[in-house]
Amino acid sequence: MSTRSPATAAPSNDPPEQTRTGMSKAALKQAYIDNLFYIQGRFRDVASTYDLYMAAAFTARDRMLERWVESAQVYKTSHARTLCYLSAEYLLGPQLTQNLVNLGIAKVARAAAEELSVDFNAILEEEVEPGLGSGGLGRLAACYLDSLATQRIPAIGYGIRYEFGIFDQVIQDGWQVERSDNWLRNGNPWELPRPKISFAVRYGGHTEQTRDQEGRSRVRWVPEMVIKGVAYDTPILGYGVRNANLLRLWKSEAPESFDFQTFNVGDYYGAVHAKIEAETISKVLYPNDEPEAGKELRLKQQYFFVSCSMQDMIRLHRNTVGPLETIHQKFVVQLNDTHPALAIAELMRLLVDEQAMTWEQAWSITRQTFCYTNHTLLPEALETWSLALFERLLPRHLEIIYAINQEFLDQVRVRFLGDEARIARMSLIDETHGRRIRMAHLAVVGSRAVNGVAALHSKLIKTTIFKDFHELAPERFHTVTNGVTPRRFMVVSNPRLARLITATCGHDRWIGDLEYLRDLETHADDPVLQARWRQVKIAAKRDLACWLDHHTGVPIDPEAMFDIQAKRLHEYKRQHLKVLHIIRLYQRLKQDPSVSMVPRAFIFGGKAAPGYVMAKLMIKLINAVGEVINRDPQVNGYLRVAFMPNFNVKNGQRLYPAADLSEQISLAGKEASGTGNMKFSMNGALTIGTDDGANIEIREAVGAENFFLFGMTAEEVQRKQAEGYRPWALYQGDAELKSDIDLISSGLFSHGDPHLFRPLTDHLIHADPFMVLADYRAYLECQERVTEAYAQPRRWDRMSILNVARMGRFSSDRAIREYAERIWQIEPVVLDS
Ligand code: B1N
Repeated sequence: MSTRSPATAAPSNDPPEQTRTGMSKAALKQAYIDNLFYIQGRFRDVASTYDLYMAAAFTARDRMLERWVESAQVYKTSHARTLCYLSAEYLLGPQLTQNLVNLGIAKVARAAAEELSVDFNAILEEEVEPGLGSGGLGRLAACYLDSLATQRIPAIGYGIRYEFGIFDQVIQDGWQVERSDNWLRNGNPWELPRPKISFAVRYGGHTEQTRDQEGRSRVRWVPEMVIKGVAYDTPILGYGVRNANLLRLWKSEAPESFDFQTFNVGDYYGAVHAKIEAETISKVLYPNDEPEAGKELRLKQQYFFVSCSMQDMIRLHRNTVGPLETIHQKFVVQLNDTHPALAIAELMRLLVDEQAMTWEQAWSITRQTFCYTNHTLLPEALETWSLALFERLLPRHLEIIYAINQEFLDQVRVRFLGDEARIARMSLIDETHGRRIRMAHLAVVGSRAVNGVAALHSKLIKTTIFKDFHELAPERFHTVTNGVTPRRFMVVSNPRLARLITATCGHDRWIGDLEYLRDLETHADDPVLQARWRQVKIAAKRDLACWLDHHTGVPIDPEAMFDIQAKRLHEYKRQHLKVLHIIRLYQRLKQDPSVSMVPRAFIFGGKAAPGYVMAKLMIKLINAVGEVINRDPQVNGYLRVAFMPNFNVKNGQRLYPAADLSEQISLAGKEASGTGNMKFSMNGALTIGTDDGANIEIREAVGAENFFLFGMTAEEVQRKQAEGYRPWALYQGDAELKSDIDLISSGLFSHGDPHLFRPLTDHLIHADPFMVLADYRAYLECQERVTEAYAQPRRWDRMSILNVARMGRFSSDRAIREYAERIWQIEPVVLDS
């Protein structure tokens, strides 16, 4: 290709418009070349792999935009009821394959690229994922976007366009080291900046009482700082439908007028400073599990995106339907945890202060608009803001919250006369820990529906943190068990399995309706399917082993059982329980080298919050134990330990297909739902798990005989804690447990340093808040049952096939249908093709 104009791919018979957005191989080839030339100014022979990735991305995006514009038009003209999903996090993962799958051109797009001598796998490796989330909650939001479009529900996802997402994790000398995630450095082909869609967001200052023209009293907020939020839009396609929805993320900027004003009076440096301060707001994602102290910026972020989103919602309503009084008929707002709960106060402010609505009417509309999902019971994760900080940043919102609170508590007083203790418990203001605003209470009081994310979790919120609220209005409490999208977590990440399932069922309807996986059930004992099933698994294990060897230097035998725990590092998730199991097996082998064992590869993945010392020490412990085991020839034929660095969506997609055993071992009552449990099981891993979160429902679905359950129930946990839990006695009373912990304290895993892991071992022995010691014995026994089952390949294969066959319920499509019907009352909008 030496000419100075974009090459022509090949003569084609497609109509001319088809060469721009057509789906044929010839059209796609031409589109790659055109996008390389006209968007990036590159020729095929000088293009880097990244340029080729960008060309492929633009080629997909052109095709997505057609559906997107069509959807927007139909939604507008049909006045479709629309969901606004408010989430501080969206963990989208790589976009290219996902979008090609949803466009229905995954195969032909690959073939077209390969005819241009493009190595498609290499360009997929180039893709940088937007890590705009820290774990399950952010990934859930991304799964829901996929399913909203697939279920044809008109929806807008609102959030923050963080310039730096979740940090990249590297492992140095066994420790986690954080690197900033500069995901935008090479440009983001999936987003469309919308400079014209921008809103002012205010902070600080004070409020004043004024009167409007009719003489009614009004509040005027005189802010100290004004910034602006600019929309960046990403189209989100559905699978098997023409619907496309919108993810609208806000970037913070300094308003031009503001900085000119300052500039004109000569304060040039002041103006620059103000600009930097404005841009800081959407700069970086806060990982969860960070201590709350002093996170002023986090509160600024929450208000920032919520204010832009509510202003945008009002603007959209004005553009289409009109009278503001009907906005709750047009829109429903779903709060993804309390991080966007300020939207309740902000909508009140916009309606009352800016649109001159009466308080009563505004409150009635607001209360009918919002719904709230709770994702955690952990006390340290329940958001509260110090009143002083709140007042300094959002003085008007504090007044609004006071007013909401007063009205609400008056109602409580009427129902529960004289019960002042109840009033104090239910107040939006916590007076017991230095005055703080309870965001969860604001979310509950301002919403017409509240839901938990799994059956047990929903039961627990009604009996613990929201007990009083449940007594007041039980009809507002719901449950919707989480789900994950089979497009990304099966079709995209495990194409071999997807092909085998399709061949076995004789159709691919399961991709759009996961209940069709049931068609596999009748084949569960078929030796031919079982053999193929095993081949698919071993191929995925080989891929992962190769990746791990390359990235960690730990060689793993693909024939070993792949026993995987991949999730955020947290004491309640109990990665240290898994480590104690590994140490037990190690000691068993050392004491009796003739003992025969099913070879196992223990693979971990997950990030620790940068400020969570104990979680970081757990990473170090895993790597330290791995170091000793992996280089000991007496045991390393049976045991291997690897820590996958930088567990994110892309790397997760390498893990799920390769797992034989999925570790879901949180202390019962602590994991609200879990979604990794679903991803593993859908890919044919068997689960060893506690009676917690969605594990309970997965076990019910796949059958108790196909699930390895162990440990205390949530009730037993509560009882034990009430009785007074004494880990020391357990430590003293179980010789093996004691020797496993003592081996850590001995310094064997820390080059003779007995102090390194002391904080961890001491905490286990003396406090053990997540009751690792109480479940230790049951866990070991259950692992024995796992080993026994794994030693019978046909039995294991049958269990694995049945797990997949019965996972239909855990599709996010089902979850979204439940939300749409039971909570949102939104009907699908069908687009003609
Ligand atoms: O949300 C997931 C659940 O499957 C998990 O069980 C649950 O732990 C997770 C503060 C959170 N709960 N709370 C958070 C995220 C970010 C943050 O800044 C808290 N994440 C969960 C989906 O329901």
